[in-house]
Amino acid sequence: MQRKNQTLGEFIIENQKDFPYASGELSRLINSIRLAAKMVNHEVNKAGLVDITGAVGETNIQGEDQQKLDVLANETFINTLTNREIVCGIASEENDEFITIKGQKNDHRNSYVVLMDPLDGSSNIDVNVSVGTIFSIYRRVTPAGTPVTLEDFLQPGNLQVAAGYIIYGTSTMLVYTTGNGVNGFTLNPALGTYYLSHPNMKFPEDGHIYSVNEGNYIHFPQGIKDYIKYCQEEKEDRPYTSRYIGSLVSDIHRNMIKGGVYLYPSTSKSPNGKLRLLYECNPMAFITEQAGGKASDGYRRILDIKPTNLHERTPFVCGSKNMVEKVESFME
Ligand code: P6P
Repeated sequence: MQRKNQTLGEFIIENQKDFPYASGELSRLINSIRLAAKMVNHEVNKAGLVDITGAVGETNIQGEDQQKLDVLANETFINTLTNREIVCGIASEENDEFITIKGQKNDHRNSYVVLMDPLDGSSNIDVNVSVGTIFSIYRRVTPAGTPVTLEDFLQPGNLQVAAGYIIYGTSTMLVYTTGNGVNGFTLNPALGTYYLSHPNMKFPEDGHIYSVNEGNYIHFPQGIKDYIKYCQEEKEDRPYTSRYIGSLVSDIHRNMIKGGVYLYPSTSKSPNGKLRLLYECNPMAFITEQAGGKASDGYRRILDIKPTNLHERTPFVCGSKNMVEKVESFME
């Protein structure tokens, strides 16, 4: 049940039945993400004012300079999730290994694992372009009371119980699904309250926006090159518009509202593309499908891919159903 301007807290309570296992743990988990997002939002919004955008001189497993905000966002989400007796393990783009979390009784009885990209697109921060947090939630598969293992994280995306993103843009929004559709909440920073601003979000089946880094064109597979040319030719409802922010959350959020397709294909330099399956593509694919869109690697449904390692990459085509299927038709 949705009421415009319902707060996120009211929405969670009134839709408790939507949460699997209705144990209240998942509700508390979403609430803790809500809190962490407010804290990160506060830092992101003043990034230009204090020296927290500079790199910390370290690099993460991706070999990328860790911006101070990356580190701060990572620590904020980890600390918030750790202190609430809900999560038994966390995997993050910023951490080489997963983190095991013990309950206060020094046991391992918590049921959920969280995988996240705490600040995706962070290279955009110092040029004042929007960035995002992406999260993916599973129930553990190993027995309660035992330490979490890699098996708990390497689950296919079709087993996610919840996924969402926070977009730190012209306004800050929390968009998430628990498998019953997608709802968007906008933060009122003056009150620190999120309000239901985008109930039951739906990906238009068609669109006229394609989002890809065309600087990689010469390295793309022939099918992707042919699709880009298809978008550009003067025929039927084309040419389409090219829009690419370089921030996954922002590009997909815009395309979900306006219709469009986002592509990060394999290239001759990166045969599996750039994006990470577990904490970028799976959560965005779950949200996209729940909104009536489609997400594949050009051939296979993203959510059906069985992961083999924590930071594995996959080519990614995500957005309006008919546009994704058109891309796939060029890949055959
Ligand atoms: P490129 C940001 O680093 C990111 O992971 C996504 O948010 C974004 O869509 C993509 O990489 C941009 O990559 O190679 O086009 O700069």
